[in-house]
Amino acid sequence: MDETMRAAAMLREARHVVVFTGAGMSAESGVPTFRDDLTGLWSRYDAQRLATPEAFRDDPDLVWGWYRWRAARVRAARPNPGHVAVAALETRVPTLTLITQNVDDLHERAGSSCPIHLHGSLFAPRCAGCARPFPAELATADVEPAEGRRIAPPRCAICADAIRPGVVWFGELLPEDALAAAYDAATACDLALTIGTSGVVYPAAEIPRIAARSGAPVIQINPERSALDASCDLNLRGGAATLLPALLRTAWHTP
Ligand code: BJW
Ligand code: ZN
Repeated sequence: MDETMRAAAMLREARHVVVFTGAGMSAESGVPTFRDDLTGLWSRYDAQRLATPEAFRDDPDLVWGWYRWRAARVRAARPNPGHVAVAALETRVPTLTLITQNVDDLHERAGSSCPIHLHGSLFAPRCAGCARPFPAELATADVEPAEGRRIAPPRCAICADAIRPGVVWFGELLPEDALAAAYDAATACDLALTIGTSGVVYPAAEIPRIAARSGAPVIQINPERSALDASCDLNLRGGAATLLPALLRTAWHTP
């Protein structure tokens, strides 16, 4: 039996599937990953200058402008057939928990019901001081974003502190409820799929490893080797937008 057939058989028999996604899930929608050699964001930008609380404190206009540009790119992107397949899988298996590290909204726009966002969202700005949510439409009302354009963040109407992106930066804690729900699902599931992640950023990278330690087989979809290879029972090498629809077609004999 080839690997796709084996993966399809595992999917068909599973009762609780955890789907864990990273930036590679959205790569074929035109949203850049972080660590791919030529196209990843960290090949062109310094994470320490953009994705830490210190970076925002030191140069809020640089950081806010960069996130506004990324949010505009995501808004112009469309879910790819991989996102659509993940949403369809939810209707095929008894229980599915979708856990994403992605800060885009492409899973939701493909029809997935309630992804757990471990690293926050590009579309949920909040006050850096009092943490009150800030209306996303007000956050985008001023300057047109463009690559490299600095934009001053709006100010909180209550405490006058700067509004920041609602994402999780290096050195920050992940949302407690989201992480607890993700750990619970990884412990309880009987099959995990890890899709398009390098598996190097913790604590998120624990999710497939917890599933493996709890006895669930883990299937990986990634065109390249990753830090998760050794924790996976099956490594399907290819892009999410091609392999996921093929996997569903094989599992449920749909056209
Ligand atoms: C395809 C494809 C296609 C391409 N189809 N696939 C334990 C050990 C060591 C360090 C730490 C540790 N615990 C904590 C840390 C520190 C740190 C960390 O992990 N650092 C490591 C990098 C060394 N973690 C943290 O700081 C976290 N906070 C925390 O732990 O708090 C407590 C604490 C604080 C301080 C000290 C100790 C504890 C917070 C992490 C926040 C991560 N934030 C970011 C940015 C979000 C905002 C933004 O978007 O700007 O999240 S970093 C970035 O990496 C982003 C991603 O969600 C995350 C993961 O990346 P991902 O998704 O895996 O993308 P890539 O690019 O790495 O991989 C893409 C993959 O896709 C590749 O494999 C491709 O091959 C593949 N691919 N095309 C399928 N078509
Ligand atoms: Zn405030």
